[in-house]
Amino acid sequence: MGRFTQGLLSLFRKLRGSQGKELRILLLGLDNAGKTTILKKLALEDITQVTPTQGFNIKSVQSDGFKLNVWDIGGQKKIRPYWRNYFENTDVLIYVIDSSDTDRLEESGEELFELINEEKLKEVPLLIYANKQDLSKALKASIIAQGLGLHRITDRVWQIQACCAVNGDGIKVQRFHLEPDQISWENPLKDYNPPDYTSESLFNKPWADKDSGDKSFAPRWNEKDGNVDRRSFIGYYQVVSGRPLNPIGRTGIQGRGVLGKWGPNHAADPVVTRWACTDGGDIKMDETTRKRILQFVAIQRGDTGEWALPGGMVDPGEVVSETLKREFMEEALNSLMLAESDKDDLKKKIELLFKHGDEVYRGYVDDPRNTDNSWMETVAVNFHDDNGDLTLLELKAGDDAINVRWVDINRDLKLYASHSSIIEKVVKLRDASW
Ligand SMILES: Nc1nc2c(ncn2[C@@H]2O[C@H](COP(=O)(O)OP(=O)(O)OP(=O)(O)O)[C@@H](O)[C@H]2O)c(=O)[nH]1
Ligand SMILES: [Mg+2]
Repeated sequence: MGRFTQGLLSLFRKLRGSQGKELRILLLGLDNAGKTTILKKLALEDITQVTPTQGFNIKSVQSDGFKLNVWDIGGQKKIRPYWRNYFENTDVLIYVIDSSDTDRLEESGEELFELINEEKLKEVPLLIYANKQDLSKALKASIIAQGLGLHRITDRVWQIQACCAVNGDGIKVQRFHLEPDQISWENPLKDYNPPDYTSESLFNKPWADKDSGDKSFAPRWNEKDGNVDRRSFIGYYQVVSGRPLNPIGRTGIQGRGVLGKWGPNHAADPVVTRWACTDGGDIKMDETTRKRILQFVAIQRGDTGEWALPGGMVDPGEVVSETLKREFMEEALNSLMLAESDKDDLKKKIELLFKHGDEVYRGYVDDPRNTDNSWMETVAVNFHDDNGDLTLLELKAGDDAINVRWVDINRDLKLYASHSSIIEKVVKLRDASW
């Protein structure tokens, strides 16, 4: 699946109305997890001389238009009882885990759930850093999320983010702050000097582009470049100094960020729907709107606990209609874990359902990963199961998903990123309740 968001940034986006505000951030976690190293990295300080924290450190750093007052408290067992002295007025809780310290993962989880149950930290948004990803025995963030049972956290916004405090991956990206009227490239912005960031996790990955300065990298922009489709749905994009320019405008960060391709990165989102039924088998009507209630197949993401469409990136050379089927099968039907014979059977059924789809969206996606030089685009297609064939299919979460189910659609539904607007288009198309 590989939809990946940059921790702090995407969490801030959810703190609506707090733009330009001062935030009090509490940094907790077991001793040796890497809290102080993260704090220093955020403050762009030298990290070679970090020693165990006996009391606390506090630093103010600017990030994405926020002034962050970060409190880093020592994590040694004898200091933990003092954590509670710092709970008051916390806006964001950051909990750091040493992903390589498997022996103490359980202890770390226990401390985390104790914090969550604290009255003074009620509903405080939570960012969990799965730190030390550079070490070979580090567990992946999704494995840690499952191991700790993070999906049980339902009373707040939360997110787990893989990171490495030593090289700054997953942490250090501080976007150049932009006012709405500064986004368009057409409005000159004299002092625009955003950080140039390309995640080290992209280096030498077969699915990722080479660096823009690499001499062996000679892409054909705005064209089908071998297996890679470098055309944008928006139209022709400009290329400046060897880098495509985001057609929507400035994002406050240059480079590729965590996206694999320079320019457009293509995804596909299948919206599989049916009508909600009563126990008696009649189609359910909404009492207020007097319209039929639509349901769609939603997966719960392992990294944020949010419900989302079971979509993903288009593989090189893959046609979108195949991506739609493959992602649906991998994430909502757990096809990766099926025996070959069962897989063929499933494929036939899916082939049938996916034969007729209605495209509801094709274009740019407002995604937290977008940069000035790389951005997400998607094709969303609605496959409507009018005669209930799909009731026979057994939904089972797979790949990065931790849950899958039919979800009733209504306007209050909170979904990942831009998925709500795609769902709304399907509702209009089917004339369903909203
Ligand atoms: N390899 C690796 N080492 C890290 C990383 N982050 C931190 N460390 C190291 O882990 C050790 C502990 O880091 P600290 O930042 O002092 O940990 P802390 O959570 O502040 O610990 P306390 O202050 O005792 O609560 C240091 O030796 C760091 O250099 C990382 O991402 N990768
Ligand atoms: Mg420390």
